[in-house]
Amino acid sequence: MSFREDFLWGGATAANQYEGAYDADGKGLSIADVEKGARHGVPRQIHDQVYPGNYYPSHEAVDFYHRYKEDIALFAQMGFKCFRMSINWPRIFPRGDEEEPNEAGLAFYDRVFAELRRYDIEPVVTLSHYETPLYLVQHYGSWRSRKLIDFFVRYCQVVFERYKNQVKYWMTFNEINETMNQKQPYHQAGILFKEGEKKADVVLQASHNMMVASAKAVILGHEINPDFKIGCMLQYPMTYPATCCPKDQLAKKYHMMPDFYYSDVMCRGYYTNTCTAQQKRLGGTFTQEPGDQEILRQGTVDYIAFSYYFSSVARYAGPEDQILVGEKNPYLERNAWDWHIDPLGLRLSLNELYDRYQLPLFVVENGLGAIDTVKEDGTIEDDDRIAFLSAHIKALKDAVELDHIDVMGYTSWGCIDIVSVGTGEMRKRYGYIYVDKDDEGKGTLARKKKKSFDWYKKVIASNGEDLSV
Ligand code: BGP
Repeated sequence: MSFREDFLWGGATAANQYEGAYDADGKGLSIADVEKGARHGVPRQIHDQVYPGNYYPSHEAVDFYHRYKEDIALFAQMGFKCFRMSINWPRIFPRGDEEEPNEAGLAFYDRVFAELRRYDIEPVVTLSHYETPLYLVQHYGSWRSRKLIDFFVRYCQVVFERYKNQVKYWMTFNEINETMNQKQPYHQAGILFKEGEKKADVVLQASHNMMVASAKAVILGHEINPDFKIGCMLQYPMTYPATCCPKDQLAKKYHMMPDFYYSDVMCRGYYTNTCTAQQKRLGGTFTQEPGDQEILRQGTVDYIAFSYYFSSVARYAGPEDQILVGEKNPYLERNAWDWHIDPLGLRLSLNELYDRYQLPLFVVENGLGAIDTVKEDGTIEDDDRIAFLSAHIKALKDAVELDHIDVMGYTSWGCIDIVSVGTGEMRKRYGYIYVDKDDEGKGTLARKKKKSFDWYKKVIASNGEDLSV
């Protein structure tokens, strides 16, 4: 058993980090468009509007909006079978609550999908990847409000109908499980907590609203085109117990409960015991409406997409079931942003997910964020990236060949250098293609192949058999 013949090899991006053209052709502002750039360890500032004189990395990003033909031609040269991208929600509904979509926004994605099809590249589309319209955040409180369900479903209806013959693979919310894991679930849910509000209630309500919206989108998508494959998307938090003390194993379980909260509902169609236990641990309440349970039951996903970058260590630190996460794993190296490098963790993640849900898996993000140097002769020798990817794809191959796991595809993150979501930096690069732009926004935006470009081309051409570095 090796990778299937139709294995989806490719690369992944998100509109807010890649497209630029933040106000072109009628586009409204997204939550990403008011976020400033920062540095490792320094949080990004979030503004309430665009203030002149500030640098907002999403505004130009690396200008896929105007350079999509050049970029897609490069992806085709690498032999991509698929390309993961997101639709920028406020390009289609600039405020988010309109009745009618913005035709110019839809026309942009017509052009992109047509270009991908020219090269037989299958689009894999995320419906919401940190691009919630800012207007919905400011006028409705974002996913706190059930109204967002209708706005999101209307947006899905428009894009499903428009692209039903161009796009087969969809995902609803990027890394939805981060809604519960972040101090402020701004990227995932458009939420910054307000004074006096009970965070647990807000998180549970927003999560419920998003999962109902996702289930409705799945039901609707299958009505519009029964061939659609619609997945959920998680950040997989591979976790090891700090020691073989049973309490550390319990710490691992507790650490991962908030993540399974989402996949349990989206894959199984109901709030499982893990979910109700997690609600209790969190100490929050939320409201469901009649009919919600049926929607969740009917709108389960076709596959599980996930990102995998690193693993963590959990230690039990009672009393009261306290857990500590974040300590260093002495068996692993770390990257310049302090993320553990753990290829075997990817194989274990695939096993854990498949054992739990028995649904096809799609690794839609993985990669090494690193600082690349352009040598005097213009070459970029990103050997560390090649070593990282080779080891991770080998682990993926083992999961398929040795553990018999059903994996649909692999799209490495940031196949072309794009803006980092964590810091807004450009210097944290993941690409096979270098983009000339720095953290202040200066540069020609010219594209240049790195050494990894030909390496990945070889991997795809051999359907993952030749991983030599
Ligand atoms: C994931 C996001 C991506 C991406 C990636 C890398 O959480 O889905 O949008 O950016 O992480 O993170 P960063 O850009 O901070 O290196």
